[in-house]
Amino acid sequence: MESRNPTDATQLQEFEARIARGEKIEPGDWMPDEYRRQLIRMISQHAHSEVVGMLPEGAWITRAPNLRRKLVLLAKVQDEAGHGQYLYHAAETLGISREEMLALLLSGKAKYASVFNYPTLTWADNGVIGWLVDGAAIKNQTMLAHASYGPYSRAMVRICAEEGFHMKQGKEMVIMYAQGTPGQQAMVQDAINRWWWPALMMFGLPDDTSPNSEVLMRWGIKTKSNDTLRQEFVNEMVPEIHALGLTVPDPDLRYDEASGNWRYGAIDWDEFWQVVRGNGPCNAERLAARRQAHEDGAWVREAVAAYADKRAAGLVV
Ligand code: FAQ
Repeated sequence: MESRNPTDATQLQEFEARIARGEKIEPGDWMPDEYRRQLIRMISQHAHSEVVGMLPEGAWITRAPNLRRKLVLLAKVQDEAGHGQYLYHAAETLGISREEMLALLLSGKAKYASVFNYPTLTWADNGVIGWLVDGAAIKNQTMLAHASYGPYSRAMVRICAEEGFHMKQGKEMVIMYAQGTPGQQAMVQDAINRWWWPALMMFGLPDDTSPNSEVLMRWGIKTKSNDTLRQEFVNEMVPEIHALGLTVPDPDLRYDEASGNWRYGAIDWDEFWQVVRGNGPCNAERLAARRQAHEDGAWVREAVAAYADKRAAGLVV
């Protein structure tokens, strides 16, 4: 619905009133430039995260320990590709093209979730990624399913349903290995030790240093803050990890009776920025894999374009 009001101020007022009423903003509607910019930034980063996120687990498809695990992992990795598709489409509704977004990713300029720049060293990493990384993603994305921008919130509903399966398959593995042989127990504990902190970083910067949160909260893109979601995640995960006889790699972790929260130690934001700026353990490898995949897919893009041209010329039905 285009605003009929002549001034930006009135349009902004009407836009904010719509958000306050819980209405969704749709692609053709008037929106502030900053709302559009923030959505393109966040949705494209999210899409890239899903696509790059296929790589750490994808590396294990050929090494799955049995047919059942292989089928589940194949389905999960394929789902992440689908999530990337929904999200690139959602971003396209805001006026950016798929080509522009991919160019930013492949040139190394675009951000994507830092967690995917860590290596998957053992099979147990697949269980722990499913449980912790998908768990953190669901916590954040269940909130985003209420976002004020219609295409993004609707994509989140579908994505969260699939992420629920991802988390369960990971948790099932962690439970099994936690109750398994001493070797399996050690392997799953080691995986938790390596993925715990990167998973906490998935919720973004602390509220008092996040440059984007204020405007995202004001316009109903985020409906809960980074720290609120991170705390909810810690409160849910810590008792479950302990119940399996496993530990959390945080010497400062303690239960605060007064607030009912598990207080966690300091997150290493220097490490976070190192990884986000391209210096994580696997940044170069991840980008090289995406570039290779893009090059390998050139013939598909050419074939699709040739078919579209022929169809437009009436040469095929
Ligand atoms: N990694 O002001 P904030 C998944 C950047 S999908 C890298 O706090 P914001 C599925 C941020 O972009 C996981 N960069 O930022 C899966 C900003 O830079 P900019 C992805 C980060 O946006 C599972 C700057 O720092 N999920 O896992 C990170 O308000 C398993 C300042 O930070 C989404 O993308 C980070 N962790 O809050 C796939 C959800 N955190 O752009 C395969 C949508 C912050 O100003 C296997 N996104 N930065 O230059 C969001 O909810 C938000 O963007 C946050 C960050 C919460 C991620």
